[in-house]
This record gives sequence, structure tokens and C-alpha cells, in this order.
Amino acid sequence: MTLVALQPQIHQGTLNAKGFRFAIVASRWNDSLVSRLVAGALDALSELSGDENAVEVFRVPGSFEIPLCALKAAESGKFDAVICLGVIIRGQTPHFEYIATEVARGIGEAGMKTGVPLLFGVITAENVDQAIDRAGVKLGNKGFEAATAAVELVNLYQEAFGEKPRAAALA
Ligand code: DLZ
Repeated sequence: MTLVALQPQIHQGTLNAKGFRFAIVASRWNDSLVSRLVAGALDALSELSGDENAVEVFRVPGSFEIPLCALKAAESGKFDAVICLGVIIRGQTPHFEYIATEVARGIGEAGMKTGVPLLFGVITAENVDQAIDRAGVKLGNKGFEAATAAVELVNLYQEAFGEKPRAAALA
């Protein structure tokens, strides 16, 4: 018996933000750190050739409020990806697990419901120092990472399935 070497077609999104639209949903709680994440996300979209008016930022009070706003942004059909940014610190919230779990679940559900990629750029840290480490410069910045992942995904979905992700929300 001869073994046939399989040659799968591999799909992988390119890193080019041109022509796509992005929402950033960011909490104001721990604003000094979240602002760094927002700046990191904007840096990434700019470096990846994002269009000048292609990004809208929505600020919500805390991370707990991110999922609903992200769902509304995704459902609007205006955005190809929604980048969710927040900082939840265990020491600051006795119900850390509850908030972190709900935020992750809500963001995941919104993506599944709308077909629009939602990116989880929410830092869940044991303490402020750990949060600072993840809100650093470029590759150490969760906002930069989430935005880069958003660009990869929108290209993957367009290249592999033939439509801009924002069209999926209106289908
Ligand atoms: C209340 C609260 C606490 C204690 N800690 C955090 C946190 O570390 N990070 C964060 O993003 N939000 C926190 N919040 C606010 C909640 O997310 C939410 O905004 C409020 O409970 C109002 O619903």
C-alpha cells in the first residue's frame, strides 16, 4: 500500500488592516492601564495600514459592561471585528472570578451570536504589577496583541469564506 502525502490547503489571514473597520470597546476602570491598551491597539492598526477613519472607540464603566457593548457594536454591522480591552485585578475585586468569567463568557457568546470576531484583550491579573507588565509597549501590550489578532482574523474570514465579517452580522 502506498501512502498518499496529503496536501491540505492552508488558510491563514494576512496582516493588512486596509479596507476593514474596527470597534474598540474599552472599560474606564483602571483607566491608566486600559488607556495603554487602547493606545497599543491603535498603534497596531496604524502599523498594519488601517484606514484613517476605520476605528471607533466605545468606553464603558467597567469590564463587566464590555460584553453588551461589544455585542451591540458587532450587531450594528458596521465593524469587521470588535476589540475588547479591560483590566481586572484580583486585589481590587472580591468577586474577581465572577467578573472575569462573565466577561470572557459574554465576549465569546457575542462572537458566536453575530459571526463577527471579538477579541479578548482583557487583562486578568493577580496584582497591579502583573497588570502593568501586560500593558507595556508593543508586544508586551495586550491591546496591541488583540488588534493584531483582529487583523489576522478579518483577513482569514474574508480570504477563506469570501465576505467581510461585518456582513455576517446583518445576514
Ligand atoms: C466593581 C469593580 C471592581 C471591584 N474591580 C474591577 C476591576 O478590577 N476591573 C474592572 O474592569 N472593573 C471592576 N469593577 C467594575 C465592574 O466591572 C462594573 O463596572 C461594576 O460592577 C458596575 O456594573
